[in-house]
Amino acid sequence: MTTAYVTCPLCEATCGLEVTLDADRVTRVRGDAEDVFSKGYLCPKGASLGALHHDPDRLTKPLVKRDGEFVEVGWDEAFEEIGRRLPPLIERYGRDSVAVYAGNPGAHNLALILYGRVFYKALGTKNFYSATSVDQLPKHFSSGYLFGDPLAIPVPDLDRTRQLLVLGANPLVSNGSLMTAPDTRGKLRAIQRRGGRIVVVDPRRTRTARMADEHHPIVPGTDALLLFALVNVLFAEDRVALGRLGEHVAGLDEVRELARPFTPEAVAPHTGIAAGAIRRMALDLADAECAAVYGRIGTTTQAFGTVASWLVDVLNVLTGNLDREGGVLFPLAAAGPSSRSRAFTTGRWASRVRGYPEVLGELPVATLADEIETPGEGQVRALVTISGNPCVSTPNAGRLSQALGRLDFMVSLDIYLNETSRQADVILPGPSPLERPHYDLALYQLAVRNVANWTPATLPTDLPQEWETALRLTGIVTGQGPHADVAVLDDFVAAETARRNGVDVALAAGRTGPERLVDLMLHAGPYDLTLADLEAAPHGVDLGPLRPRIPEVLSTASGRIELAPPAITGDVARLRATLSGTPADGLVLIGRRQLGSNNSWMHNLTQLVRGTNRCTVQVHPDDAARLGLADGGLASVTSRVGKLEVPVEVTDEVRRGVVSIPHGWGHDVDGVRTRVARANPGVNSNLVADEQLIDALSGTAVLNGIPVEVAPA
Ligand SMILES: Nc1nc2c(c(=O)[nH]1)N[C@H]1C(S)=C(S)[C@@H](COP(=O)(O)OP(=O)(O)OC[C@H]3O[C@@H](n4cnc5c(=O)[nH]c(N)nc54)[C@H](O)[C@@H]3O)O[C@H]1N2
Ligand SMILES: Nc1nc2c(c(=O)[nH]1)N[C@H]1C(S)=C(S)[C@@H](COP(=O)(O)OP(=O)(O)OC[C@H]3O[C@@H](n4cnc5c(=O)[nH]c(N)nc54)[C@H](O)[C@@H]3O)O[C@H]1N2
Ligand code: SF4
Ligand SMILES: [Mo]
Repeated sequence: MTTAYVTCPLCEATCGLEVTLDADRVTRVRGDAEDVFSKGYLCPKGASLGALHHDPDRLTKPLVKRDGEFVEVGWDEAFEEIGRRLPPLIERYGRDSVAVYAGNPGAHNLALILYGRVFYKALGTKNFYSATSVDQLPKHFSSGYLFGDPLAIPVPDLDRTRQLLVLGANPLVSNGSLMTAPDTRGKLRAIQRRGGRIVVVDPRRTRTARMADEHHPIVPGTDALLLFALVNVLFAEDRVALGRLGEHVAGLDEVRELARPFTPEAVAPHTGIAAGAIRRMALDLADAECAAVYGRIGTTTQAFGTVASWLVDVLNVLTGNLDREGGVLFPLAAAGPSSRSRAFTTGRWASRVRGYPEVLGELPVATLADEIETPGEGQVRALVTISGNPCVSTPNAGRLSQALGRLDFMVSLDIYLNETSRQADVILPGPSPLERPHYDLALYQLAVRNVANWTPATLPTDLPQEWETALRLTGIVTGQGPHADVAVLDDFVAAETARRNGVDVALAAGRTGPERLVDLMLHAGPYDLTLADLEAAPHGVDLGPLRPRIPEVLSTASGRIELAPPAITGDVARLRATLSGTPADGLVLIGRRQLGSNNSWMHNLTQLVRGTNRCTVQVHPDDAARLGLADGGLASVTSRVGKLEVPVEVTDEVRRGVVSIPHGWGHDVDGVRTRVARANPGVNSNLVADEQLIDALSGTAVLNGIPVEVAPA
């Protein structure tokens, strides 16, 4: 028996796990009680890491489609196939004819974070898409303009705050997002134990809402109105108190003017929250010794996602809680990306068909099908998916699936043959989480405490590491063919990383791949740390609580927080216009996350799918009675773009007028090789998500608040 200590790469919480092995067989996974951050916490997904590793359906050989059937091939043959088919398309139709879609696990995968980018920069396509545009892109947009850096996202100081206002997040189930905080439940309980309060704004009475001191079941899609009303009250009641931020803030008067029409009385009929309650919510924030406002995916994947994301931080600024202990703070990661020098801007190019502006180098995935289907110069003819499952995870998934069938060529980097990768011509699998080193480069930038934890690979593997795969693809798209020297390309990447970070590449001599890059970034980082230090600390290194970082963290042209950036305030007129309309009264669909699920995958693990996951449509009892729906019966859910049949769960957990279906299901399609998932399929809620509904500024899909009709099936 051996024991390995690993950081779980399955969600944003970065829990430390203790993995027991009998030779190469995982016999037990527990929380690592000595982990400096998670202190023994784990969830059902982390406990399934061994099952994931041993899943017989997980791919371990490249697959190439020949006459419509996948056949296992050697690695050289797989890259030769790509080398034969991709470069001619680039030559004939240009680089933009090849699109990339990068999915969520890539943000939890060191090789893909560091080397995925090398590949798509080398590819040089404007058609770059990712799961970010069905997720947090509005937050990057707002941070980019507010603070000058789209990656400067303040996180709630959970360990010290006394008042936490949560909008559109369910961290007791999601385990936290844009807020890396293992054991959120414990941290929230601790807030209450020290006399603090938790307020949750969510159309559903979620687990988080149930433990809160106050829950406001808001009408989906109206958070921007609510937040503006909170701002309005702070000004009207003369409770704006910037504190030490005062000298660092520009645009305060504009915000005051913009907020004027959004009185609690004006927004109440739209949000479904009474004016008195709104006024009190604002005053509670102002009265608290310290407070944090936190908005997550319920607030970003909606029609005013960027305005709502911006207002969350406006509120933190107006109450003096931005960059204050117990408020929201900017983490200081040990190995962050080097600081930005260019001013943040968006719209450097636009999508060809619908004209959506580029944000953060990407275009909205909601328009990927348009780009594939619409003929003309710049039409997308090939696609590379990297750890993504857009045929399940993105809006109007049915249309996108059809569109993928029209591509001339498609490559998927994926560990399963699933709803998306089945459409590929070549599938390149990566090693399991236990077969690769890990360091949470992205998530330590969002952690509620500064920590660093390195995980070496636990088990050896015959599979190439995904950074090598990314470099071989880089070789192909840069004209070096399928057999480019990976070591030479890697030296080049390391030299470039050293140059950008202002350190000597020789500092990490003797290392290659992600190890070398992380070591260089640690050398360049703000703490006196090297990779060797982390290797000597299997339970992680604690770097202390978050500390104020303003003004050093700001990179706007003015050097201040731009509280009223025109790129965002330009959308306020559209929001104001909704005040004069009558509140919508039709049914709207929202999603919900489940403890044993991970977006569209991990459903091939028996212990997770047989758990508490139920793919039902939740309907309020009053709506069920009105519509003639019975608990356990079948309902049809119809939107502009599609129709589903799904079992009904009658529950007053959802507010009236709202129905909820979890996303990530719908595994009963032909050609997948996921036996357990296929036998427990559920329905794909994104078949009814309308790809025309987007946040106007960022192009992020509206996945919450989709107009639907529900009837007995
Ligand atoms: N309706 C609705 N839709 C949603 C959401 C919602 O709330 N409601 N949420 C959205 C959000 S927040 C997100 S992030 C997206 C996620 O959207 P995606 O990232 O497109 O989808 P995932 O389900 O995360 O799919 C991950 C894929 O990566 C593969 N994979 C897992 N590990 C690895 C690995 O190590 N290497 C490689 N190469 N592949 C791997 C899996 O097999 C799977 O195919 O979904 C979005 N879609
Ligand atoms: N178990 C599990 N954990 C996960 C994932 C998973 O699939 N399963 N996915 C991971 C990923 S990729 C992400 S991005 C995070 C997301 O992390 P969270 O944002 O915490 O995830 P959700 O549970 O979807 O919470 C969103 C909440 O918003 C509510 N909501 C819907 N519409 C509105 C609205 O208009 N206004 C307001 N105020 N609320 C609304 C929903 O009811 C829901 O409770 O979770 C991560 N963790
Ligand atoms: S909470 Fe997230 S990081 Fe922790 S064990 Fe579960 S999946 Fe892994
Ligand atoms: Mo996400």
